[in-house]
Amino acid sequence: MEVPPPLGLQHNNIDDYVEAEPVFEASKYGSLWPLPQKVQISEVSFKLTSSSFRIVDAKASSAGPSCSLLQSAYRRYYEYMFGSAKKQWWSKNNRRSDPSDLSELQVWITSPDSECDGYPSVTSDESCETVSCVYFGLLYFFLGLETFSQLVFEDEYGAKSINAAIINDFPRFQHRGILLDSSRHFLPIKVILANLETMAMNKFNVFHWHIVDDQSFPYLSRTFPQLSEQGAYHPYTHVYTPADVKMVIEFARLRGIRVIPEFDTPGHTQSWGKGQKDLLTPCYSGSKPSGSFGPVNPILNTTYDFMAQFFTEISTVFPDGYVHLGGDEVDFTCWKSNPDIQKFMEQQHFGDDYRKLESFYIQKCVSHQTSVCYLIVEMKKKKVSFDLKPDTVVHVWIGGGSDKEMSSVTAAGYTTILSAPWYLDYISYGQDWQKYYKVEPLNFEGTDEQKKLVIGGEACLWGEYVDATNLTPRLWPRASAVAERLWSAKDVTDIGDAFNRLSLHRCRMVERGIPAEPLFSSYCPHEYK
Ligand code: CP6
Repeated sequence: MEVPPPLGLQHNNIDDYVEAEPVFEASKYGSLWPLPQKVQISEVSFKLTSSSFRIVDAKASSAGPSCSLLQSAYRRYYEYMFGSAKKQWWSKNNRRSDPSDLSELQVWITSPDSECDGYPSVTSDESCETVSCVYFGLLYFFLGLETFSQLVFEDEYGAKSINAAIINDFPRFQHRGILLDSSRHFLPIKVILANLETMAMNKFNVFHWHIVDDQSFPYLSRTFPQLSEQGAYHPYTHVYTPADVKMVIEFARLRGIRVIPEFDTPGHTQSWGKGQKDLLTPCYSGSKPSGSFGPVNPILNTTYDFMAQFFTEISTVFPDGYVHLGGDEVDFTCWKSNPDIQKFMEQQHFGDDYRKLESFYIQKCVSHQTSVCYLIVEMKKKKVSFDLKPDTVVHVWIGGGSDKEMSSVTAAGYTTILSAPWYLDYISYGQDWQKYYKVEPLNFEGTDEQKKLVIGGEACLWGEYVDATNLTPRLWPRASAVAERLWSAKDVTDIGDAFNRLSLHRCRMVERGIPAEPLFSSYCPHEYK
């Protein structure tokens, strides 16, 4: 990370601090973001009039008016495209369309109607190579509608226009996620929904909900309500009720986004200890308990009974096939201080290696998981020391050299997602989106087989310094840089072109009501109005 020199005498110009700023000019790709795989835009343009333009089901489409998923998306995108001109829709002098008007966007879905009620899943993003083609249509539909809306622009008279274009699109990586942390600060549902909405504009498809941590336990569990009664910042106002969770999942579903909840253990669990007696390890000071507690206690059967019950509930509340089990930053000092744990270490012949105890815990937890409930485990500065199920996804979260990490995890044969270079809670002066943009996820040493195991990545916004007041502008458009890296072709690396498109994409987010921060000195087209 570059630290700017202090504002001193020899630097009077703030622009001196910013390396080679691209100058804004129009990209031939307009404001498309993330850039589709194949784009051909012609010179022929059409007008879109809010009074006559309609998004309709094509005659041959398999999904019709009963598909609420589609209908709600039509309305959403109609409003995005004509939001400022909505009044016209009601005006008496509805003008007839003239020959250069584009009157209809026909949506032709080729997959079964039943998908309208389904959830997006891991395979739904795949291109049509396998038999699981059924999900192809609906998922791509959202993305296609987003792309269509991004092609709409205002001509010099303020009329909405679109150029004839052929777009062929699919994502480079299937897992494109955002991590939000609702433990360090409670995030009101409204903020979470606004973020899901913005994720859809950027073609992200996984919401990784780091819902609880040391600081608070806002998840209201039906089985163990005392966890949030004791562990939330406030037992009524700062909790996610079953209805809240349902709403988040449904809002995400309507935008093709999966919700993967994370319940981080055995570390980062201080808040769990308030409502669940004997779950955490008592730390010792000399021969006496010190009164403080460490990670989850791995030597008690009651721990595993609790975890089995708890995760059974989680797998019924969250429909996704995956749950994230965290597993990061386990502090061994408390375990080391506890005489019962020391005795257990001897019995198990673990010696002094507390990582073996950690593996023991993780393995026991994993073996309780039913087959629909896979897990994602973090790698730190160590080898994968666990014998994980082969369908486990390993999340490379943090670590000195993440390239090395990626090499060793994929060499061990695990499916992998990358986050280490995308910690968006870190902020610094200047255009750090460029740093996130320049990351190449497959730039590690390994065979082609290994590279195929990388299914995507996640931008993480840890919550220590983030709450409802600053979450959205801190995340957007910086996360948009990650979005394009995970979506677009590998050779989409022109930073000047990216700057031009992203500037407009950011303006569009602002116009759609999302307070995304600016990239640099600039203005937005809509500010003229
Ligand atoms: N919370 C949890 C965190 C972090 C991690 N896990 C974290 C650690 C270091 C940095 C940023 C975030 N806040 N549960 C580590 C993955 Cl720099």
